[in-house]
Amino acid sequence: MKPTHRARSRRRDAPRAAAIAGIIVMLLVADLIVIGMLVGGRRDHRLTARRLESIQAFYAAAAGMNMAVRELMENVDEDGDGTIGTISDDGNDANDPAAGTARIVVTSSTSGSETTLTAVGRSGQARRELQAVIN
Ligand SMILES: [Ca+2]
Ligand SMILES: [Ca+2]
Repeated sequence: MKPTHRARSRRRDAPRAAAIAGIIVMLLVADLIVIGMLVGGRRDHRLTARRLESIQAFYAAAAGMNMAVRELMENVDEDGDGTIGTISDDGNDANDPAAGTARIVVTSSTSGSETTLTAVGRSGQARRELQAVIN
C-alpha cells in the first residue's frame, strides 16, 4: 500500500517539530539563566547597600566618640546639649548631628571613677555602637 500524502507530510514535519521543540526548550533555559542572573545581581546590590550603611554607621559612631572625648579633654559642652562628654543626648533623634547620611548620638554614664561613653551611629537600617571607658 502506498502512503497517503498526509502520512508523507507528517514524516517530513516530525524533524521540524522536534527542532522547534528544542529551540523552545533552549529559549526557556536561556530565560531562566537571565532571570537567575538578575535576581542574583539584585541581591548583591542590596547586600552592598547594607554593607555601605554599616560602614557609614561605624564611622559616624567613631566621629561621635571623637567629639565626646574632645568635649571631655576641653571640658566644654561644644554641641550645647547640656552635658560635657555627650553629643546630642537630649532624647531627640531629629537633631542628632549628621555625618553624610548617618546620624550620631553619644551618651555617658559614670560609675565610681569610670565614665563610659557610648557612641551610636545610624545609617539606613544599620546601627553601630562603640564604647569607651575613661578613668
Ligand atoms: Ca555635649
Ligand atoms: Ca539628639
